Formats: sequence, C-alpha cells, structure tokens
Amino acid sequence: MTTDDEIAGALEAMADLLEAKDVEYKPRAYRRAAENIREHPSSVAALAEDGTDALDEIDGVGDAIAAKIVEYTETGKIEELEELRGELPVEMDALTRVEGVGPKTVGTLYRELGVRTLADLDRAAREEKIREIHGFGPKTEQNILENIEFARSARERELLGDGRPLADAIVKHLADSDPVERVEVAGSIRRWRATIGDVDVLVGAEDHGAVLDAFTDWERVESVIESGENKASVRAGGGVRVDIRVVVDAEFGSALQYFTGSKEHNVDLRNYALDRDIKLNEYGAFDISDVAAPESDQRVGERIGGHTEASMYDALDLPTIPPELREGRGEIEAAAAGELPDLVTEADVRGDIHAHTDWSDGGFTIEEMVGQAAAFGHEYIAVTDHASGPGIFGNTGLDDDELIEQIDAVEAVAADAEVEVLTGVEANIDAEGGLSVSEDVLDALDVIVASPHSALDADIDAATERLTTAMEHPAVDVLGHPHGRLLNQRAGLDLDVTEIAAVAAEQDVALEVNSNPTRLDLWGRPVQTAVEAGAPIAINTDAHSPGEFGNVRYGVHTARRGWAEPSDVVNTWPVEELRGFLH
Ligand code: DGT
Ligand code: CA
Ligand code: CA
Ligand code: ZN
Repeated sequence: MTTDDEIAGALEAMADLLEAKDVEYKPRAYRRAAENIREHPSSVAALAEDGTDALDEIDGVGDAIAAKIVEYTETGKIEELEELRGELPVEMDALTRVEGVGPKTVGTLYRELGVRTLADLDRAAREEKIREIHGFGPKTEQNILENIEFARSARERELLGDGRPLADAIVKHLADSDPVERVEVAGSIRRWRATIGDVDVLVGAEDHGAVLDAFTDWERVESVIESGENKASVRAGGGVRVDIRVVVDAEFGSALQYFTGSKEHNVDLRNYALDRDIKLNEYGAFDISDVAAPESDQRVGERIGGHTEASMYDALDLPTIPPELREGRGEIEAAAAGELPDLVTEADVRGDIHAHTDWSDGGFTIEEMVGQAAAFGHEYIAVTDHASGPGIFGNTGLDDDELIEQIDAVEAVAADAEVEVLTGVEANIDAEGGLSVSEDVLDALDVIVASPHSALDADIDAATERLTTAMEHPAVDVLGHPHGRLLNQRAGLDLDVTEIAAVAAEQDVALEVNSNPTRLDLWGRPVQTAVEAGAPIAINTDAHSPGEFGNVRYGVHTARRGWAEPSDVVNTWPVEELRGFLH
C-alpha cells in the first residue's frame, strides 16, 4: 500500500518539475500540500481510499490535488507527473542535491545546455558553458563544480552513456603509458549494461606501482578514493567511480575473464569447469584431476589457461563467449552446443529509421540531419518527427497538414542527398492504443514509428493491450521505445513482452532498441524474448541532433545483450529489402 511519504514525494516531484518549467503559484501549492500530508496525524493514504471528498480535511489540498492523490493511491502513478518527466527528462533529485542548484536552475540548464545528469552538469561546468548563460556567472559555475562531489555521495548508478566514453579515454590513456603491456575494460561496462556501478579497468604489467601512478596522475582524475599495491579507486570524468587493477601479464586473461563477470556467469562457468576437473579463478585455469587437495591453494595442478581470455574458455573446450552474453541466461549451454548467436555488429547497421528535425523538437534542419547521416556513413535515414499529442515537449508535434507539408520538404532534400531518405512520423500511442495521425497521412509516409509518450501508468494487461492494439494498426512499422522508461527516472510501462513479441512477429512490426543512453529500451532480456519469438528488431538512435547518430553503438551492444543477429535487425538490411518490409 502507498505510504503518506510516497504521496508527499510525488507531489514534491510535481512541484519541482512545474517550477523547472517556470509555472507560477502551482509549485508552492503542491509543496504546501505535501508538507501538510507529512504532518497529518492520521493516514492520508487511508483517507484517499474513500475518494477525494475525504481529503477535504487536509489544509492546502483542494479538488485538483485531491484528485492527484486518489489517482496515485489507486494506480501508483500520476499521469501529469509522468508527462512532466517526459518533457523534462532530467535526474531532478540528483541535480538538486547539488547545493545552489534548484528546480528552476535545472530547467534552465536542460533547455540551454541539455543537462540531464550530474555527469552532464559536471562537464558543462568544467567546459565553462554555464557561465555563458544569462543570469549565471563564473562564480556560480565554480560553486556548482565544488558542490557536485558532495552531491554524488548519495547517488544512483551511472548511465552507460556517461561511463563508456570515460572508459574509452582511460584505456587510450593507459595504452599510451610505458609500463602498460595490456589494458581492457572489465565489469558491467564491458558487458554494456545500461547502467553501471563503476568503471572497472584491468591492466597487465610488471611494474604495478608505475601503472597506478600513471593512472592517478591522469588529468581527468578528480580525486583518489583509495590506492594500494595492485589496485586503486578514483573519481574521474565527472565523479564516476573507476576501479583499476594491475596483474602480471601471464594472468591477464584469467583476471579479465573473472572481472568481466557477471557473477552469475562466473558461478555457472566455475561449476561447468569443476564437473570437468578444472579449477577456474582470476589466476588461471588449472587441471586438478590429479590434485588431492584442490582447495589448498589458488594456483594448483597443471595450468592450462590464463594468458588470454580465450585460453580460459578454450581450456573448457568452449568458444569465447561475447561479454554481452555473460549474464547467466543459457550462454554456456549454447556455447557447448556450438549454438552461440552470430551477433549483430556496429558495422552491420546501414541506416537509422527514427530521427527528428527542427520541424518538431529536434535542433537541426532536415538538410543538416540528412547530410550528417550521410557523413556518418549511413545508406538511409528516415525523418520521423513527432506528431502532435500529449507528452510531446512544448507542443512541438506536427498536425496532419504539417506532416503532408513536410513530405515535400523531405523530398526536396532527398533529391540531392547522398543517402536514401525516407519520409515518416513518430505517432503517439494514446491510452487506448490509437494513433494521433489520420489514415491518409499515415498512408502517404514511408516509416510509421508508434511510441508511448504519455499515460505510462497503466497496469500490465492494459499496457500490453494498448501496445498490441497499436501494432495491429496496418500502417505501423516500428514500435518505438516500447516501455517508455527513462533510466534513473521512471520505470515506464510494465509489459508482457512475450505477448508483445508474438504480435510483433505476426504483424511484422519491428520492436525498437532505442539507442539513446537515457532509454536503452528495449534492453537485453526483452530483446532476447523478441528474437526468440522471431520479431523483427530496429536499432534506432531517435537522434534530435547529428551528434546523436553515434549513440547507435549503445543500441547495437544492447541488441547483442539480447542475442540479436544481423538478420533480426531490419536496419542492417539493404534499402530495397527494408522498403519491402515497410510496405
Ligand atoms: P556494477 O559495477 O555493479 O555495474 O557490476 P559489475 O558486474 O561490474 O560488478 P563489480 O564492479 O562489483 O565487479 C566486477 C566483476 O568482478 C563482476 O562482474 C564479477 C567479478 N566479481 C566481483 N566480486 C565477485 C564475487 O564476489 N564473486 C564472483 N564470482 N565474482 C565477482
Ligand atoms: Ca563494475
Ligand atoms: Ca568494481
Ligand atoms: Zn523519437
């Protein structure tokens, strides 16, 4: 059952987001109501079960707020709050933990600089972009920078999109450093999990001290948490925790296997090895068939693997299992049976069929987006601006007339473009599964992406029904970010993915892996369900600027976590084949 604390928290979240949008009066009303709820002598949640009238007795709770409280206690969510979160996809709680940063500042920083996370804020401050905003100055910027560190102590997991570029930079820095023989990322980041606890880095070298010095002296290291003989932990690149371990080169492969995880995979693999009289650990693979007391030491018996990671799997007569599959979801059995998937790679992707321009909420013209898609190396690109509807930022969506008008504009650009350009739209799926665009407009466009943006509070049956209804619409080609989740902010829809995947396979609708690092939706397990059901997958960036085309790497590795092969992914297909699918 809902607690009064949760009710008050939801109202305070409304207040913060309304304030960030510069709405007047309402934020104060919501905060006052929240405070009175917390102080109310009896359970407000219990009162709410009798309906809005029962809430009359609480000071500051009028009809509108009472309705929100009842909605929250009945459904666990407030639709308006979900919509506000969609419009302002920022980590409000994390950002406002920084002293001197309130909801208004969060709103401004998001609108001006696209700041969503603490790592974004840290970067913006270090790059001296905040001082350039009207009403801010170097002093404010400096204060923000100083206070971020403290705000981080009570934080959530990092986004892969923040951790991965940092990890790449660390590897590059260390690879150029003299004492380092080999260096690799390990842990969840090597498995490309959507969120990571920390960045794990592994180095093979003789002189461990020299490696750790080269690391802690790196210009992007902000503070050293701890430092020992063979390992160190620091904060770097905007307060992200980085763990580094140094091992002798001969044991680099076994350490890499061990520290890549996941724990579940390692436990399964160790048991698989023990059944074959082989002991596995971070120091190597050991044949213990002639060893009386295999527990007596870490390194016992004959060493049969450990220099390379492949040698560890080879010791078990297994092919090397790609890190993205190492989650304890049947990968060892598949490897043993010679049935590992031939996973999709970044090089397989030929185009992007979900992107936005300044016709809706993107920041760039059709011409700029198309030109940059070509420069990125794509063979095709679809322009899929938002149709108007609830949950669309600042009512920037296009109505039917504007969509028809846009077709001419896209075709004009397409005539001189170096990529194949497809027309399209991202239609909003309403609460009943209907689309916000009329039939003749849908018929006139090449790519119809249908996505949930609002009413993300339905229960699992209603939500599943809503999306299957949308997929059964004959015009729909792609189900965009099916759950509507925003990492670290909202869980999104609860879905019966088995059912969604079955309908997608039957209707020939592609389920999207949205590559935006704040979404990564679908992700590993649901992608695996979709692939098993034979549903097509589309790996899209949903780019609102050309820089976001590069996010496709996150989508590809996420699809790999779902065991996807190139043939499963419609945008690895040649354009004629794709057009056949869209038709
Ligand atoms: P994270 O950081 O929470 O996103 O997840 P991981 O998987 O990176 O976990 P982390 O950083 O705690 O440890 C890195 C890897 O080291 C982990 O994936 C597997 C291995 N490992 C760490 N502790 C243990 C353990 O107690 N048992 C086993 N079997 N493996 C461990
Ligand atoms: Ca980790
Ligand atoms: Ca770690
Ligand atoms: Zn979109």
